[in-house]
Order: sequence, then structure tokens, then C-alpha cells
Amino acid sequence: PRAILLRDYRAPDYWIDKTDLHFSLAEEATDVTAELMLRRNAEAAAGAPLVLHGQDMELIEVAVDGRPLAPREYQLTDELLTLPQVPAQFKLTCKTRLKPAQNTSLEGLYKSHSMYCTQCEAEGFRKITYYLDRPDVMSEFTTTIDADRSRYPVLLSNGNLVDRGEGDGGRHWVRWHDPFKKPAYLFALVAGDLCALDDTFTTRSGREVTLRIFVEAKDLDKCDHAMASLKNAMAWDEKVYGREYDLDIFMIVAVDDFNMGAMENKGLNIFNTSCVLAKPETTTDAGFQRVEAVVAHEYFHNWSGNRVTCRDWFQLSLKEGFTVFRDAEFSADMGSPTVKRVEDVSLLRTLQFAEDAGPMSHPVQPASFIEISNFYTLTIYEKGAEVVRMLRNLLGAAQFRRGSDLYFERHDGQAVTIDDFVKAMEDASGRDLGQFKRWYSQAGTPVLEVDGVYDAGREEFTLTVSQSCPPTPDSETKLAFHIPLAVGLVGEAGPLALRLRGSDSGTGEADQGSCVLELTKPQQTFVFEGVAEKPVPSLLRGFSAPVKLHYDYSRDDLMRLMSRDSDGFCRWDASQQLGVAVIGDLIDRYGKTGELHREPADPRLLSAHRELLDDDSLDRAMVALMLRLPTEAYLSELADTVDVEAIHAARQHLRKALALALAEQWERVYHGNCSDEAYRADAGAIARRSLKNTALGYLALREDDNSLELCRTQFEQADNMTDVLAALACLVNGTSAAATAASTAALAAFYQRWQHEPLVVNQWLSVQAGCVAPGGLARVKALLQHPGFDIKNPNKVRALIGTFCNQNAINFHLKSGAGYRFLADQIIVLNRLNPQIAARMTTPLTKWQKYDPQRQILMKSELERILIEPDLSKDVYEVVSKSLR
Ligand code: DPP
Ligand code: ZN
Repeated sequence: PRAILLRDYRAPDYWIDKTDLHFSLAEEATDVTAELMLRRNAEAAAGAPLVLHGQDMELIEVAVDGRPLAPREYQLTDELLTLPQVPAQFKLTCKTRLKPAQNTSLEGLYKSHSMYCTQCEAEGFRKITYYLDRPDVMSEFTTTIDADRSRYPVLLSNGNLVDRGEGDGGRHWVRWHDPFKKPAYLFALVAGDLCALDDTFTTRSGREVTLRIFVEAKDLDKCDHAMASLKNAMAWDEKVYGREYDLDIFMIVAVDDFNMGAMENKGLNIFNTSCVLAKPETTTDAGFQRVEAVVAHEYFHNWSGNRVTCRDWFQLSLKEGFTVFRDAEFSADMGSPTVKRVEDVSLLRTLQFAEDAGPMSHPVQPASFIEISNFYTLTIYEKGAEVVRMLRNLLGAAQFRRGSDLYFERHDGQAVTIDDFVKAMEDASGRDLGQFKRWYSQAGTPVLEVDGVYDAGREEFTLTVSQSCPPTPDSETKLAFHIPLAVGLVGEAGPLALRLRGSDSGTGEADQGSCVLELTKPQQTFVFEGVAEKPVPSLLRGFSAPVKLHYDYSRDDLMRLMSRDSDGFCRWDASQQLGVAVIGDLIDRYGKTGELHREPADPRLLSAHRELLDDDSLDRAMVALMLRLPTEAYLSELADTVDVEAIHAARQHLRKALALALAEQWERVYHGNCSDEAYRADAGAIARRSLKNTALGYLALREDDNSLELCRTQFEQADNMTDVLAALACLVNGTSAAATAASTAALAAFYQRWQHEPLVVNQWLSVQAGCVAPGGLARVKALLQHPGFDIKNPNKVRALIGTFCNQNAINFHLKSGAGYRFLADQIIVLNRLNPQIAARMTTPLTKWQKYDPQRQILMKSELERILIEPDLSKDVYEVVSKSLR
């Protein structure tokens, strides 16, 4: 396989002004006729051949202006159809035959249960017909679908329904027309026996839009939350970005077999059921929030992605980074902003930082790829969103809005680049963002070393900040980044007023205890004046930049930040740093002695947690977040070499110590947050459940009859999945004989009750895959054979195999290498069924450099075994070969 390079970009030789598609859907095979109005690009050479993309289908006929071509008049390979001689303007007709029922890649046209659906981003349209399948070729689509009426009463495509009729032999047909030009990756088709939830939204200019969510009949009672989220998102985008919806109808279809979360096809979003269905009995709070976020994300793409799209796939973050930033701000406005920020930062610091430090590290704008599907990454999405957030913070909300208005106005209907986006921001604000653009082209996580010195005599506090960035596969040395560093100073009693002396940057702006220092050089110094007491600096407030920051805080400093800082993110981060330090002591101890039996934990952490639990005036959501110890995944990311056993033992030991030392508090908080109110998915109720279930988790660690009874009662009596699943997880992870018996009974009852709800069964798989008790691999292998599992369904693969390999380190990283062998075996099976998912599942093995020499050998040998597999997909080849180089 060959790499594709950004610097090789050339405009297409031909444009496709109109695309007229006819689908004849049938069980054996589906026939597609495409009529394309082609026009040579004025900049192309006169005799330029027409080279179309196409794969995995049968070419029945190709005709130019109605004249069928003889085979010698074109060349056909596995991936391309070349017509060496074509007129400057003509109609191309292509007839192709597809086998959707056999398409397990879930790309192009395929079947999910009894319904037909499509997934075309990034390069799936070429599995439907021969086409210029690249986002800078934008076309006006008309789609006719012809199918059996009784099996497929609902036939959908993009745009507006313009015609329909009856056919022979019980068939019927419909025609859709999308007036907005779009790239082929935004094409969609759905055919099935579906029910719909209907609603309307009146735009601010007074147009009424029909909203329709299509699902299987049994799921009709799970659409209300998605519909409410959609209406909130539509109103929010009008208010915050001035963006109004443009068609008369907006449709969402829920599909069970889907590689991604959802897809923003124009006017016809196709969603993974996991991102649209929600009701309290079957869906956790996290699930509700995910539905809200993904519905909004896909809706926001209508402007940031569809009306203004990407010139090529190197620009993917242009739409994804911006849209993630938009949906994050939306979720913050709908719920608790601090909680949303902390969750997003946690994900970024744990997984994106790891990606950026590993073999697949790439810039937000990559310079090359082999398979674009591998670049739907945390870097493109989450780091891309952080880069947009930094722009907003540097420019301020008003200028950022002016920049986004200019971007949408200037580029409406175009396929553009990240440079165009930044240029609009520069033009609207008058700022030079030249150095800032390095965030797009340089990979790696910058590191800030910060030093603070207090001069009591002069009442000055001096911060010295150095930046650096480790080498990544794309580049050895890095130029300095333009980094907004938000800071405050915290005294005994709370935040201090800030007076920043004109320093060598001179751009900091003090404002209500917070100011943003703009870092542009390898090292800079900032002096705060009039500081009457020795402060503790509050750094990277709100996580103002996606960097790693080191400051030599004492544990007392961290406790001051935890209780006195006015920035919610920094308060939480201080609790994490304290947790990391205390667990670090235990990890060292474990390394020396191999056990932790009587090892005491730092009493400061116990008292910090006691204070949090005893103070009823605090925001429950914050308390719940701060009581959560750093995860094993985050501790692993921080380590140079991951000591799997020590990290697990140390964290468990500390949890147990907290459980015992604060037993009364946990009990009080647990009961204090039980509520009889009907389920609601708002921030307050979610915080209450989160705190309650955190407490339950600690209570369960006591492994006594009372706590077991508490778990069992909650499991049996709760009216919502959040509480049921939290209790089930406690039972499943219990180690006493009584807990094991209770767990077996609970798992059986749960499956019995929910076996007909695939999304609930997935949670059942996941809770077992995450069980840290010994024997995890055998449990997961047994579940592979369970009727509730199906390797062809990506959600099930993620729930069982994904959870086990990514979130159950102590069982996956067995010293024998059996966990690695298991994963490689699954990847080899998936490679033939669904290359995208196979490549995704490979991630844990690619992190081999983080482990000890024995594990490295075992992990690498599994990667090598995958690499020699015949018929290895481009997807898996790219990930495996890059991780071995
Ligand atoms: N459907 C994916 C997303 O919205 C890719 N565009 O992020
Ligand atoms: Zn997206």
C-alpha cells in the first residue's frame, strides 16, 4: 500500500455538476445506474483522461453520451476505472451491481438487520458506483429508489422528496432531490420497515422544519431525548453562531450495525443506535449525555462540514475539530460546564496524549496517510477541538464569532482548507496567527516546565515558563508553539488580585483573578506585583492549552488549590495530582516489596477527601469528580514504563484505605443522595447519582453483608440503568464468596430481562469484560460464544473485546502474553470482516514501547503475526507497520 501526501494535492481534472442515481434494491443483488454530468476543469489538460474511483462491485455497463463503451475503450482495475478519451463535457452512465447483504465492511451500501443503509465517509461512495470520490468534487444529487413495498415501505435519501409511485410486482419507488451541492461522502440512502417520531422546529426566520427520527418499531419509545436534543441544538446554533437550518426536513435514522457514532449526511443523518436511543430504564446517564452530544454534533455539521466542507481529507479536522468544539460548548451550556470540561480533559490527557506519544502520532493536519479511515482519531477530533478553543480564547468570544461568520459567509458552498479557516479568523480579528498555525502542522504534546519564586520583601511572584515538545514520527525538532497559559494566584483565603508587570511577552491581560500569558518563545518570565502573601499559582486554568504542565507543588499546595481555587478545572486537577502523588508512593513501595498489606496511605489525601464529603455546601458534581482517583489508564500514560501490577495494586490499595477510613462518610453520602424522584437526565440529578454511586463503589469494597445487601437492593429496585449498572459493577467486581454468588445471580437475571435489547446486552458484556478479578481472559473468551455477542456488530466488539483490552489492564496484560494472542486472533478475524474496526482494535498492541522488555517481545510478536496475514487490509497494515517501525 502506498502513502498519499498532502503536498501532492491537485484539483480534479473533471467536475460532476449533476449526479442522478437509480437504485433497484433486491435481496440477491442491487443494481445502481448513475448518470453523471461531467465537465472538464478549465485548468486541466485538454486530453486529460477521466479516472474514477470504484471497488468491490461489478461493472455492468459504462456509456458516454448514451453510447455504451466496448471493453477496449476503458481500463478497469480493482480500484480505478479509466476512460482515456472523453469530451470536455458529457454524460457518463454507469451501471453497477452490488451485494449489500454480503458487505460486512459496513462501508458503502450494506444491510443492518432487515434494512438497507449506507456509510460513505470517507471513501465509501466508491463501493456504490464509479465516481470522483473526493470531497472537492461537489454535485447536485437526485436519487431514485425502487424496492419491494411490503419489506421496505420507507425509502429515504438526502434533500426533499419530489416524486413517488407504484411499480409492478408489489414494488414502489420514490425520488429525492438535494438542492445543495455536496461531495459524495455526504450521500445517504435508507430502506426499511421503520417507524418515526415526528416533530417540528420553527427557525428564527419563521420557516417550519419537519423533524423525523426513524427507528425499528420496538424502539419508538426511546426517541424523545434525541428529539429534544435536536431541537435544543437547532436553537443553540441560531443563537450562538447565527446558523439556521436550510432544508424543509431533517431526518435521523437509527442503525444497529455502524462503524462510527453517527454520520452527518445532508438532511439524512444516520446514527448508531447507541447514539440516538435513550430511556431511563435502558440507558445510563453517560448514555443520555452521549446522545445529546452526538445529535448536536451531527446537526452542527450541517454548517461546519456540509455547507462548508473539506477540500481533501488532510483537512478533516477543519470540520471535526471545529464541530467537536461546537458540541462541547453546547453540552456545557445544557449541563454543568465544569463537569463537561473535566470529562473532556480527562479523555484528552489519557488517550490523546498517549496517541501523540505513540507510533500513530500525527499532526492535527496530517501530511500523509495510507488509509484515511485510520485518521478519525483523538488528535483530529479532540486535539483539533482544543486548537479551536485556544483560538476562541486568544481572540475572545466576540472576535471569534466575527471570524466564524466570515468563514461561513466567504466559503459557503465551497470545499476549503484549515488555512482558509485560520485566515478568516485573522481577517476578522486583525491578529497574526502565523505562529499559532504550528498547532496544526506539528505533532506531539508540548511540555511546560514552570517555576515560581516569591520575593516577600518586594511582594513579587515570578513565574518562569519553558516550553519544549518531544520528537514524534513526523519531526525530530519542533518550533515554539503559541500557547495561551491562563493563570491565577491563590492565597490562604482564596484568589488574589493580579497585577502583571510588562514582561518580555507584555501581552497578559489581568482580569478578575485570572490572566492569560501568551507563550511564544522557548522560555519566558512573568512578574506579578503587589503580592502580599506567598501564593500558590493556579496554572492552565480551564485547561487553556493541550499541554503537559509540570510545577513542583507540595501536597499542601495541592490541598490549598483543591479547597480555595476559584477555577473548577484547577480544583479538580489538584485533586488528581494529589492522587497521582499518593498512588506514586504506593507504586514505589510495591516495586520494592511486592506487596502493600499494611502500607498506610498519606493522611493528607484522606483528610482532603473527608473534607469534600463533609461539606454539604459544595457542588455535588465537583465532589464526585474530585473523589474519583486517577484511572489506571491515566497513571499508565504518566509512567515511562508501565508497571501493570504495581499500578493496579496501588490504586486498589488506596481505594480500600479510603473505603475503610471514611466508612461513615460514604454511608452518609450514599443515603443522603438516594432520591425517590422520577428519573431526570439534568445536571443536578446526574451529579446526585454520580456521587451516590461513587459512594456505593467505596462501600462495596468493605465486602461485608451490609454493603452486599445495599448493592443487591439497588440492583433489584432501581428504576434506571445508571443505578442498576453501578450496583451490578460492584457485585461483579466483588471478591468474597457471597459477592460472587450474588454476581452470578444478578448477571443471569439481567440477561434474562434484557436479552432483546442489544444496547443493554452490550452493557452487560462490558461490565463483565471490565471485571478485574483474576480469570478475565477466560470469561471474555466464554462470552465470545454467548448468543448475546456477534463479531459482525461493532458495538458488541467494542463492548466486549474493546473494554477488555483497553480498560482491564491487569487481565489483558498477562505475563504469559495470552491476552495479546487473544487480541491478535480477533484482529485477524475482523480484518476480513470489517477492516476499519480491526484497525481500531489494534491500538492496545501498538503501545508496546510503554511496557517491560518481556511484554514488548510478546506484543511485537503478535503484531508481526498480524503483519504476515494474507489479504491484510490497508487499514490494519498501516497501523501495524507503523507501530513496528
Ligand atoms: N460521522 C463522523 C462524525 O460526525 C464523521 N464525520 O464525526
Ligand atoms: Zn463529526
